[in-house]
Amino acid sequence: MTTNPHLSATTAAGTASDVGIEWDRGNDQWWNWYMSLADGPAADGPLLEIAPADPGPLPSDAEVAAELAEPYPLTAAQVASYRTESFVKLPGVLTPGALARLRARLRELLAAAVDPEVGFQSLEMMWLDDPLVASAVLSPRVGGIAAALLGVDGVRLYHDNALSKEPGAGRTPWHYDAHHFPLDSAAVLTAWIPLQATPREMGPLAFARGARTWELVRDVEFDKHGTSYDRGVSATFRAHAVAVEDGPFATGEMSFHSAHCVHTAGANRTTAARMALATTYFADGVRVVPAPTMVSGAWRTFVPGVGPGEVVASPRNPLIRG
Ligand SMILES: O=C(O)CCC(=O)C(=O)O
Repeated sequence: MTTNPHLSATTAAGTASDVGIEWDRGNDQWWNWYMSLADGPAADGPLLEIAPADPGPLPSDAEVAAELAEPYPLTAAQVASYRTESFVKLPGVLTPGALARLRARLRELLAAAVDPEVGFQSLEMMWLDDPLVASAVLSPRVGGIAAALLGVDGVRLYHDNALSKEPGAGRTPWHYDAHHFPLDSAAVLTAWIPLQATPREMGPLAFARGARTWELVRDVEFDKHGTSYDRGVSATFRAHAVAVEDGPFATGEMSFHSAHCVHTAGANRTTAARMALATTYFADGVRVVPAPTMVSGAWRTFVPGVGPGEVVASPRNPLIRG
């Protein structure tokens, strides 16, 4: 067995499926580790040339905030589809101008914080310091959709996440977030907001259909050193002919996936970064699981002062109403 180079001696110890210890590095290092668990093959060949879109004159931060203060007209069919499929893709949630403004801001924040050589760039908790990001992450528009999909009056924030898959970066491994987030509830979901039109070649988020599909892979043995878990999930889905939604996202389209939705994303085989703002929300009253694992990453940063078994309601987990 080869030890995964992204692990410390402590997290590398034990068997390959032994994840009982807590993560002991930063969350960016967690993502570097996690992305190394994606199965190949290594893609090659030329990248698809993507010309930067021209969104026209950009709105001001105040105009973006005003746009996001408006509720989104979610239909009963969309809510039903989320509950049956474990995810839903919603068209036209953001205007091209708001997307472009958010994309530019996340680019700046990543450039200031992340090694440019890293293929999958990530940054959390931007909303604490950046009012534009806060206006999106805490918005009645995005938070209101999250609450309606969960069937609750309001949701709390777990964290925000800038996720930039740079040109040529590889796949995101199959996973479901309930295996990651140390939140003891099914009432947890993530808004994945692509910050550009995202064709298949760029690696849009892709979802296994079905609210109970995760049960098929519950017993696939996790492998903290290599790619066998990702391969095991793919093989199980092939064996059960699980349907996967892996289509492109149009400009302004975004998805919401439940913590039990099994998802992946392809490699970015284009010349443009595949940028997304991912924000995770949960129903008020949810507790931390009794024993978080290293798969939960730097979870204490997101819920400071909240210990295992306790209700999550720290100042970093504000309540958002639609
Ligand atoms: O952006 C990606 O490739 C992965 C994101 C993801 O898994 C998530 O937001 O739950």
